[in-house]
Amino acid sequence: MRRLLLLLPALPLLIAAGDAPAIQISHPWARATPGAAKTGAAYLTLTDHGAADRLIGVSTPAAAMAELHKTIDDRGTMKMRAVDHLTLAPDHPVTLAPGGYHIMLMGLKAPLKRGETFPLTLTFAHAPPMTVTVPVEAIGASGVSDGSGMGGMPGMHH
Ligand SMILES: [Cu+2]
Repeated sequence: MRRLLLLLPALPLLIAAGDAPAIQISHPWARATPGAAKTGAAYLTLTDHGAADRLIGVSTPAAAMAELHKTIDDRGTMKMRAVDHLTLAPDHPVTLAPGGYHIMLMGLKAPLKRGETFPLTLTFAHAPPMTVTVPVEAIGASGVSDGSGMGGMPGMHH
């Protein structure tokens, strides 16, 4: 069985384009926090246009500590678990959203109020760190309203 491969995949020629960041961060957002809540969560979508990489750290001046978390369904109970990195495969967007991966903000220095913003810095295994501005959306905001998101979060911690 001999066949000529007539169509070669067109290779993108944009790779060499100077300082364009290989990792694109889109739609960062956080939920407003009620009252004196000390924890919050931020979400965003990561698209890696370069080589495979890993998100290995998150930090923000808005909170004493930020961690990468994943919400898991443990026999019907939603729990959160810290994950030490998130693998980024080329051109496979990874979306952090309520009910899944999220950036947990612990020890908030002030409540997150709708309409405000805060900076969030992401650290990667290979790409240079990137800081994005995260707008705070309404408490009820969610990409998916599954009721299993962060609603019960304070009690679920630890
Ligand atoms: Cu969490």
